[in-house]
Amino acid sequence: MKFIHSPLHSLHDGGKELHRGELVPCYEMPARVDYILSAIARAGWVVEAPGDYDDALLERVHDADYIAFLRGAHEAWRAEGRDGFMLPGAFPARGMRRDRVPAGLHARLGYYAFDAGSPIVEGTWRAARASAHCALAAADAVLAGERGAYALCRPPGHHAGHAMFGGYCFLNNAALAAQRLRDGGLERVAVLDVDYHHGNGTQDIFWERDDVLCMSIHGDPDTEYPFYLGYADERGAGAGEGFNQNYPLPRGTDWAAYAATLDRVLERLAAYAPQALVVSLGVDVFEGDPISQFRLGSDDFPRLGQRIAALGLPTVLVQEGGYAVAEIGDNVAGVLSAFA
Ligand code: SP5
Ligand code: ZN
Repeated sequence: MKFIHSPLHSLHDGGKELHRGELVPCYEMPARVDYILSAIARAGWVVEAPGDYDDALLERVHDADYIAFLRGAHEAWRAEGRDGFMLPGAFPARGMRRDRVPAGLHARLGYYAFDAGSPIVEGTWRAARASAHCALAAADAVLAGERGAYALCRPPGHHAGHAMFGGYCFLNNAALAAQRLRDGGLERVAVLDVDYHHGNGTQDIFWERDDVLCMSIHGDPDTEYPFYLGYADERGAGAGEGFNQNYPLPRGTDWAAYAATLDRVLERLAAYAPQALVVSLGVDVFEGDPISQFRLGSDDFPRLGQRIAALGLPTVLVQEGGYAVAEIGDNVAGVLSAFA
C-alpha cells in the first residue's frame, strides 16, 4: 500500500464560501490534511510525494479551455488590480447561452462554476494540480502492481466536471486516476463514490462511456448538495447507458441502512468485473460532519473499508470530502486499515 501526499495543498487557503447568504471560511480547509497525516503517522504508514506530470494529462478528462481558465484565472484577477479570493455571482441558467465562452473574467468565472462555494485564490491552481498529481501517482502505483494506493488529495475533485468547477473541486482527481488506469492498459475500471455528496463531476466525465463504471451512494439530491444531479434515473447515455448508477439515500441514514445499499452496489460492481477500482473516499458520511446528514460512526469506517477491500481489486483511494476536522484522520485511517 502506498500513501501519496503533496504539501502544496496548503497554497489553496484563505477563501470564503457563500453559505446560506453569508460569506464564511470554507469548510474545506488545510487543517483537514494535518489531521489525516497525523493519523497516517500514528498507524506507522509512510507518505511519499508524487512526481510531476505534464498538464496535457489533465486534458484526458477536462476541456483545454477550462484548464487554461483555471491556470490563468487568479493572475488575470490580479492584473485587474484585484486581490484575495474569487467567487462567481452570475451563472448561465435556463434560457441563457452556454454555447460561447464570454471574454470578461467575471463572466468566465460564472460560466465555468456551478456554485459560489469554491473560491479561487492565488495558490489554487498549483494546489489543484498537485492534488491531481497525487491521484495520478496513486494510479501509477497500482499499475506497477501495488494492491492499494491512497491519494491524500486536497482540494478534492469529484464535483469537477469536464469543464466545470464547484463543491470545493477544480480538477477531478478520481476521474484522472481512472483514466490513467485505462491509459495504462486496463480495459474496465470502476469508480465507487462514497462521499456524502453525489459525484456529479465524475458522472459528467464518464456519462457516455462503458469502460468506466461509475457508482455513487449519497445523500438524496432532492434536499442535499449538489441538488441538480445524482438521481437514480441517471444511468448514462449512448454506449454509457447503464454504466452510471446512483444510489441516493435519505437524511439520517445509519450504518445498517447504508450497508444494505453498499452490499447491493458492491455486488453489481463485482459483476462488471473491473480490473481496478477507484474509490472517491469522502468521510462526510460521518455523524459529526457539520454539513452532512448521514449517521455513520467512527467504528463504521473500518467496516466500510473491509467490505470494499473484500472485492479483492487493485484499488486507488482518492480523498474527497469530510469536514469534521478533528475526526477526519481517524475516519480515513479506519477505511485505509482494511487495505494497509
Ligand atoms: C467534496 C465535497 O464534499 N464537497 C461538498 C461541497 C458542499 N458545499 C455546499 C454545502 C452546502 C450544505 N449546506 C448544508 C447546511 C448544513 N448546516
Ligand atoms: Zn462531500
